[in-house]
Amino acid sequence: PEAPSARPGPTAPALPPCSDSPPGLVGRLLIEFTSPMPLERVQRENPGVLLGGRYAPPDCTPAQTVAVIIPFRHREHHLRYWLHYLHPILRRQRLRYGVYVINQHGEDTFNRAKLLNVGFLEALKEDATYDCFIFSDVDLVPMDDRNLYRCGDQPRHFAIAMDKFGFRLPYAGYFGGVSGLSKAQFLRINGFPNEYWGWGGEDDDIFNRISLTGMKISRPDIRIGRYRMIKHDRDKHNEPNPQRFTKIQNTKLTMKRDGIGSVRYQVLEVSRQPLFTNITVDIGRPP
Ligand code: UDH
Ligand code: NGS
Repeated sequence: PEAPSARPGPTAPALPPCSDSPPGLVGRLLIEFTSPMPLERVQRENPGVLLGGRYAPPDCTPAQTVAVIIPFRHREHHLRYWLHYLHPILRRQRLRYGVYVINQHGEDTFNRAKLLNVGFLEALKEDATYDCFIFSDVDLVPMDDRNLYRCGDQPRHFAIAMDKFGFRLPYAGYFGGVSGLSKAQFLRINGFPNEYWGWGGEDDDIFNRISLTGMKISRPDIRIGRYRMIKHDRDKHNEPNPQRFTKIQNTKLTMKRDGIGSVRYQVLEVSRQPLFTNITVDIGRPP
């Protein structure tokens, strides 16, 4: 008998390339976070999403494969809103994608950027074809589906007009919230810093890395890059990091030794849920 072939046979003709401007986008969206969102409802409403939160358009072949990486701990009810709003948007955007929730184990100080480095490596272990990485906070939902979650020839900043900042950039070098880098761009900056424990500054360090390697941030139109943030209190064990101001002065020196090349962690569990892949990881604690 003939060995099964991964190549599309006569019964599965190759799909045409997806259009640069996907048909069927709706533009401005109504986003609200009033009543809690049951996970069963989100699952019921997204039957096309495959186990682990994978999706590919049925009618065209996308140019990229996108890993969406979410840094996470104790935000289950935010995640349910995120999944509820984002899966339909990403589907309309005709993306081939997977959603990875990188869950920090234990109660030591939170480290957003290190979790994002872990997400990059672990997503690639799941699927070596990922070539675009979107890093999204769990509490940020785009208000316009024309804000396309894909990579370009420069690193992209998506969350440029957040409600909490009056729908403006808080400062010119702001790179927080939701950002995207191709695999090559990410490797070029040695990934993200692993040494920002607690709140603040890690996004500014990433901005510095991008500038120092001669790249420029690309952003959507201010009318399109609008976001709603789910209101929340400050988390426990993510206090503002008092070292952050001096650290962001030293990116040029630290980025060579601290980054994707030096990240140490231990994966405790990988669990494929219906709408996302959950990766629980021990990333250690501040020295
Ligand atoms: N995150 C978690 N769990 C935590 C801390 C952070 O999941 O305990 C993730 C989550 O994806 C979050 C992201 O890291 O969206 C960024 O952290 P953050 O939400 O703490 O940052 P933000 O700037 O809030 O949104 C800072 C505290 C603001 C308090 C305002 C009180 N009104
Ligand atoms: C800057 C922080 C960033 C942060 C941004 C927005 O001051 O990490 O504020 O914060 N940089 C430093 O602290 C060095 S926010 O208003 O969302 O809480 O992303």
